[in-house]
This record gives sequence, C-alpha cells and structure tokens, in this order.
Amino acid sequence: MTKAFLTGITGQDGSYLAEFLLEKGYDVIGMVRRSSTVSFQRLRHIQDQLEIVQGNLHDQGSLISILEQYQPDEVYNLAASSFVPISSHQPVLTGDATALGVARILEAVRLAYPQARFYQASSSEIFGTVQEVPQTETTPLNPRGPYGIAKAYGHWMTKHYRQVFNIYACSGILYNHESPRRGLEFVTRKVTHGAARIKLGLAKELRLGNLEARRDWGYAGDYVKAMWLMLQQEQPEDFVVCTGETHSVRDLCESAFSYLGLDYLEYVVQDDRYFRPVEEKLLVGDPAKAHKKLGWKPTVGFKELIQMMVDYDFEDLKRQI
Ligand code: F7E
Repeated sequence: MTKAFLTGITGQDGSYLAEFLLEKGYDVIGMVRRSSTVSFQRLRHIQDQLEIVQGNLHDQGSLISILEQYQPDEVYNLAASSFVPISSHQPVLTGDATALGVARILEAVRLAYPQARFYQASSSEIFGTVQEVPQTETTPLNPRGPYGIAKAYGHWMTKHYRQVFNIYACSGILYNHESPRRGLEFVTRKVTHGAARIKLGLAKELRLGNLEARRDWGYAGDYVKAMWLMLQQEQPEDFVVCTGETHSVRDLCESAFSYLGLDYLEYVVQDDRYFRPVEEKLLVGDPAKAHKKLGWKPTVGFKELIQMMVDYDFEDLKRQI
C-alpha cells in the first residue's frame, strides 16, 4: 500500500487530504502535537482508518523517528500557524513552526528517507506586496509580515532541497481555500456562520474589518487534489493553485446573507479591531500552469462555495438550538 505522512492532519486541509488519500487506497499516517485539547472534530468520520502518531515540527528527533519508522512514499507538510493577524503578535513562534519547521521536516526526509516525495504548503502570502498581477510561479517573492516571511523561507528551502539534495520536493502556492471545515476566525466562515446565527435569531449583528479587501477564494476539497497531483508528476515543480478570480468581503457578505433572504447592510458593522495594518492588494493567481501540467481545475465556484458553507452552518446551528 502507498503510504502518506501528513503534518497538520487535524486542520481543514489535512482532513480533506486524508479523506482523498484513503479513497485512493493509501495508508495515511497523521502527526499530532501532544496537547490536552487535540481536536479530532474534522476527522471523526475517518479516524478509525488513520494512524495517528505523536510528533512536533519544533522537535527534529521526533520527525526523524517517524520517517525512519514509517518510510512514507509521500510527505505532506500542512502544519503551520495559519491565521495571519496572530503571526504579528507571535513572530518568533510563527518563524519556528512555519519556517524552521519546514527545514526540520526536510532534514528528516534527507536523513531518514530521501526517496519520499515531499509537498510543502506554500501560500500566496509569499507574494505580499505583489510585484505583478496576476501572480505566477515566477513572480518575485515580496512577503509582508511574519506569516508571509516564514512561508517564503519554507518555499525557498523546499527549492533548495530539490536542487541541492535531489529530493522530490514541491511547493503548492495556494491561494485562500475555504470550506465548512474552515476555522471560525477566517473571514469566509466568520461571515457564513455569522449570517446563519442572525437568521436563527442567535445574533443581531456581525462585526468585520475591511469590506473592500479582495481575495481569490476556492474550495479546499478541490485544492487537496492539486497537492496530490503535484507529487504524481515525473519531475518535482512548484505550482500556483487558485481560481484566478477575486471577490471582495462585501461580495462575500452579499452572497451569504442574500442566500438566507437577508440584506447584509442591515447587520454588518465595520469595526476597526478587524482591520489589518497593511492590506495586500490584488492577490490573485494565474492557475495556467496547474491547468496545463496537472490537468487540475477547480470544480466549485465562489457562490456555490459560500452557499455550501451557509447550508452547513445553518443546519449545524439549528441542530444545537
Ligand atoms: O482574511 C479581510 C482580511 O483571515 C481574508 C490563510 O489561510 O489565506 C488565509 O489568509 C481577507 C483579508 O485569510 C475580516 O483583511 C475583513 O483581506 O480569511 P482571512 P488571509 O489572511 O487571506 C492565505 C492564503 C494563507 O496562507 C493563510 O494561512 O478578509 N477581512 N474583515 C477579515 N478577515 C478576518 N479574518 N476577519 C474579519 O473580520
């Protein structure tokens, strides 16, 4: 059986990727950090089919031991502290997990099982204050903020291990990708959950930051397929994974609230607390290379994605009342 090792398995992408790989007949090994409150909420439906191991991106030894023991064919490094505003308050922790964590796992691959194929969860945040629009695999990196800077380090280290140690290592430069499993602090889920709460009479307003901010939003279930496809090519390469379309937070509110028969203007309040000090402009990718070389295309459009998330939040909250 083909074996895959995932860090970040309890997160949104980890849960979709684990599901996808199990369907393909993989043996899936997921690493979790010891903590008194590990949440398996997103994995409950497949938990009995997974092998869960204790380990930590901060701990080099644990990564080497896992790779020596399991010898996985594919390694997906999805773990990171992914909420961008928090990274400004915890720059050192962000650098340790999101940047050095990549070096540690690449070192573990090199030392313990260099024949493994390696996927790094890179991010559109590496483009920061963008140097061109739309961004491609050759756009110069210009990150702003500890999260983007840490991801840029991981991105370059992945290239380094590919070029210098000949490891099959690729970065997927993923733009925002969402789903009903997205954390509640990210704007899409904050809006779909908030709108559902208002519809059910559980809240009266929704406080947000900049409504004019724009992002290229896709469906996480589609994006994990691109991760897998990257590791099935003859040669390891980096790919931009995105829809190529942007929408504003205002469009997002309009879609979510109107789907529930509500006018967002009556409920959404802009609040300085949720504004970012620097708002990245025109973060939008060109997915042409992924279309051409991977044969990958997103299957869920923006409206459909938001409706899927509203449906989930509305039904889930209704059950809890
Ligand atoms: O913000 C604006 C906010 O927190 C999206 C992560 O997966 O994608 C994600 O990072 C936009 C920003 O995601 C609120 O200013 C307005 O312009 O959902 P977000 P993000 O920061 O783009 C990248 C690719 C990653 O790699 C990251 O790990 O929405 N916005 N009002 C708001 N954002 C939040 N969170 N809350 C608001 O109230």
